[in-house]
Amino acid sequence: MMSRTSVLRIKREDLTVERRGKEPLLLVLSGMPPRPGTDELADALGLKQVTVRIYGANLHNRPKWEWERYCELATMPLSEYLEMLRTGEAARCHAYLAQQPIDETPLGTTLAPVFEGLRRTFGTDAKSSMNLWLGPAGHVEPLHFDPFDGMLIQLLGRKTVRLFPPEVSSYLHPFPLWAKVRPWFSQVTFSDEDCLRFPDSRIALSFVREAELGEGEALYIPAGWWHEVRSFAQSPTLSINQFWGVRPLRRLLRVDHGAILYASFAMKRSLSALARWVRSRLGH
Ligand SMILES: O=C(O)CCC(=O)C(=O)O
Repeated sequence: MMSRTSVLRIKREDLTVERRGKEPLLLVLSGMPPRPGTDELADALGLKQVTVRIYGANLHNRPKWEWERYCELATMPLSEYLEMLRTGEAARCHAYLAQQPIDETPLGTTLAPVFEGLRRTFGTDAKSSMNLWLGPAGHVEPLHFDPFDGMLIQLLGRKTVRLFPPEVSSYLHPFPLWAKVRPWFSQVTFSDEDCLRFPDSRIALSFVREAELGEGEALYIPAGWWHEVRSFAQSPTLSINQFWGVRPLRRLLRVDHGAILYASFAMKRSLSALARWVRSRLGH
């Protein structure tokens, strides 16, 4: 039988630097600024144009290893995306407003001190803007890992997150380097079909950690930990994350598989750019 281990849930006041990097953590935040209601979202976000990930039928109707691209991108006014959420269109076509920078927005200004305090406790620095994740209940952000530590704060709705340690990367079958989908995404969803194609993916399931992230809670995801994020219960769900520097840097060595994949991908991109440059100089 599959073992289920929950991510440790502690109060924000009990967070200490010693916890950094070892394991994912669920933090119960206190004294959070008021969260925007769904009617206030447009004002709180203060964004005009946004880029939305449209996963379409890809997300559930085909095995992931057959995917030819990760998703389509569509740029639209925020008001149009909010309307898609309201009418259920976003849920139908799996449209997700992902990783939208919000530093310069009213919500960003409100949350900046919260992230700053958390970073100070962990003795690290920001490696990205604060980013918005907004979508319908039922949306699944596919299993992937990041090369930075991440803090994901939940503002509206709930999410369940399945996490796997970097050591089980090979059982999660990252997309190969030559695939169209990038190698920090897993080809596995643990469907019966997947388990026939990748029988050893079941081994990864015995290492899974699960977190249920509620409003006013934050999930710390150490670099290299694979995560799949499922929105549920209430639509829309709204979270804000930020990526952080990995301290101490040698911790990146644990991300073994991931670091190699990133490096190879960067090299592949550089070689293609070089080939394009050479072709352009040769006048082809
Ligand atoms: O909230 C989500 O849907 C995905 C968030 C994520 O991938 C992250 O925080 O690294």
